[in-house]
Amino acid sequence: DHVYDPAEIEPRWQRVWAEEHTWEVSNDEIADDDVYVLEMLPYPSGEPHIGHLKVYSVGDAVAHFNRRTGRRVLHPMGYDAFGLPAENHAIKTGQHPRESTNAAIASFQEQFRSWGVSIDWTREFATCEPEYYRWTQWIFLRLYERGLAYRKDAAVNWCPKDATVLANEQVVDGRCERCGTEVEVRQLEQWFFRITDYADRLLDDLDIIDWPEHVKTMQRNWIGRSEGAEVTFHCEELDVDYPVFTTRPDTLFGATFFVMAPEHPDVLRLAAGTEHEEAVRDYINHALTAEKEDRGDADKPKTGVFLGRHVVNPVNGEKLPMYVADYVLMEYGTGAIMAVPGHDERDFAFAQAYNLPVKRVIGGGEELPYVGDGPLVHSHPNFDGLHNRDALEKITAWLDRDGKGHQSINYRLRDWLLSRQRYWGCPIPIIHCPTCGMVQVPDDALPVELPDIADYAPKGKSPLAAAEDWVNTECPKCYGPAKRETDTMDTFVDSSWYFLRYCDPDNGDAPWDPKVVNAWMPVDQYIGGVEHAILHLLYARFFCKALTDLELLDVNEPFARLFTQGMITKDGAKMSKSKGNVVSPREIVAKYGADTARCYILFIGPPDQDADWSDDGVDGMQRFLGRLWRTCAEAADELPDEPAPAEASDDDTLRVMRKAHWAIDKVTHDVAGRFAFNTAIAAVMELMNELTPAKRGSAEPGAVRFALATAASLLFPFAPHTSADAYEKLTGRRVWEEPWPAADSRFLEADTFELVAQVNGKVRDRVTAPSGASKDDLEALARGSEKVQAFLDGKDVVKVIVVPEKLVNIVVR
Ligand code: ANZ
Ligand code: ZN
Repeated sequence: DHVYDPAEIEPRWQRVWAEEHTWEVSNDEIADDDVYVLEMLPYPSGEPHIGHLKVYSVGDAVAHFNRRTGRRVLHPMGYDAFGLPAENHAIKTGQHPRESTNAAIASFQEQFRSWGVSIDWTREFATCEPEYYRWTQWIFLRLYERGLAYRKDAAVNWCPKDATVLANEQVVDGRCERCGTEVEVRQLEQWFFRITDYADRLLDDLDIIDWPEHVKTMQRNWIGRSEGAEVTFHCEELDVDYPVFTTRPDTLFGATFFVMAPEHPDVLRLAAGTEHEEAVRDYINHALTAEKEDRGDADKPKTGVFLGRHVVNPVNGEKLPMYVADYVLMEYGTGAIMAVPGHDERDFAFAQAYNLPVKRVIGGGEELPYVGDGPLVHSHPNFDGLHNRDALEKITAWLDRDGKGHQSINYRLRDWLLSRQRYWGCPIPIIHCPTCGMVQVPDDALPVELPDIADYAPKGKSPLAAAEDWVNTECPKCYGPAKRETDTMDTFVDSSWYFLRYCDPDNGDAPWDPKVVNAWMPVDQYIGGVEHAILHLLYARFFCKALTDLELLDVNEPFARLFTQGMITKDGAKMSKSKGNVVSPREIVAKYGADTARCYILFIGPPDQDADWSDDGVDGMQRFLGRLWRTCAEAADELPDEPAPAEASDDDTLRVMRKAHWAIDKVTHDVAGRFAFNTAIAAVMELMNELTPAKRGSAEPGAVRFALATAASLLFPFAPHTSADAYEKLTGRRVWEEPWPAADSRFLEADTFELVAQVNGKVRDRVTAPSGASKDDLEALARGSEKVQAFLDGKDVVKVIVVPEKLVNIVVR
């Protein structure tokens, strides 16, 4: 009697894989078609959540499929182990962050192993280990030497609750991304990476990587490249030039006022001595402390104050009144704008509110503001009548000749602020010497280890400042007394190169051997959450480009293909402790087994979409795996061990063979590059439905055994333990050592459907087509029909619509 018992099956196979080092790969002779499959490294806190189970279910399926198709697969694991949660926990409990982090890592390790994920554990590390962060510091110094890491006084986003500086990316709607507290602005000396030097390359190279389009769009918007002109306006009263950045120099003749950001350093100076000084001061104070949220929003009511001064429009000498208004942002362009209310929505709203003139300089539309294109009007005899896009270039050239402006490109991207006034991070390897200034810690003195301290609470400066024995040191240059830098690095620095270290994790002489890294990299398939679409993915790309420029490696883009997985929700809502709707992977795996949990997660929908967890669904998946395993075990006991027939001599055998090959074909197409694991698993279910004793009838035992072994084999990437067990029972062999099954076309041919061929929506023919044929093949079949050709004759095909497994509609004119 056969009872499906995952609690017995799963640990047994996990032991085999561990003892035989099955998933380990060496760095000897890395071949061109070897594959690097990587899930974004987990942040170890508490224990793994359902999102982790999903990402590793997806990644493991990809890894297994690639191995079975003959590639060696690098599939490593590590931990992004520095960061705020462990430190906040330390502040509350006094427990060293290292201890809580190590406890979380132990729990992650235990669970990842219980899931049977095919990891090469010999390459494992945590980014908080000195053996790792030694090289994070080393990389920092290489960037520092090149001027790509630098220090400057900066207005920084400051979270009063976490008492730390935040990168722009960590401020969401004016609030701290982590704790939701409203962010303040402070002036502090900070460390930056010069990522803006790479803005164009980061933008251009998006075209050469195979990433989801929405992620590329997010990166493009984040980099925010705008082409336009910088135009200089002169303030006669103070004899100062104020450049503005505009994307629309064609509208220069329509400028009717001028606006500066409240943070602009000249605003108070301009108003000083005028009757408006008091009002300006009030406005600035108000603007600087008010909510930053949506300041630039088109719909927000516009406020501002007259500065009592004027600038001269360089194209026509008109005097424009100067205002301070918070819809102009200091961080963008020059922090000042020429306002063209006739053709810009926000300027128009401001003009309405303050009774300023609105002038049309572009024809088109009925009413103002008109933001579209058209001929120039009321501008200048040289330009009136020109299309505004042409005028734009001519006006810019004219300004340039007269030294009043020039073409300019502006980016939204800012340099990456990497310093943190926190304890649990990688120390910045710089020494401040009163004589020599900033001095690098010599490479042979790395790592600068984090000292143990008693009080982790931040006080506006790094808690490390209190570790006097550590802070006070000797200058490596003049040997005089000096002090260590006490800021630590943003944890995004740690995760910007970990995938390189996996290639060569034990290297004690260098962060990596370039030969090894260049052979494994780029990551062929990267998998993770879309929440990292900007920060992590942009930073890692920047690191690789900079390190490639430094000739430390040759990896222009780190992640050749990216897959972003959707969230698993419960009752339609995001899982959270406060809602009490959290599904714990530990409990699910204990109750159903890892294979059921993994298969269910892959089955509930396309993995890039959000999907709702259902307890009934998990039950159903366990019943399916149990049925598959039992049917295989029974067949192994009861059916004579015969090979699969080369030809089917009866209907039952033919049906069984056809279904098996259909499933091979379907699963292969669904898995290879498509991530359609849900339909792949459904195909195995469909195959199993044909293999019940009642359905398979009098099919030859060899055919039944073959079809069952095929089902187990196809399910292996999703349910490795159950599949390995069932497959071994039937064949005596190890499924992961078997090549991926190949569909035999002789058993596929019969699987056809009637393709409807239409021209301009009218049915003109019906053609027999093989199931699963590609869109191109279907189109070719339809075009091949003589009846269809008769309707295409002499006409232009403007569009071809292909509905797979159904129809082709050729649209002609
Ligand atoms: C005149 C003008 C006329 C503009 C017009 C637009 C339309 P993007 O495309 O996002 O780069 N601008 C420039 N600096 C700004 C700042 N610091 N704060 C707020 N707005 C600023 O936007 C560029 C446009 O945004 C610029 O072109 C400028 O307004 C405004 F019919 O100049 B424009
Ligand atoms: Zn010195």
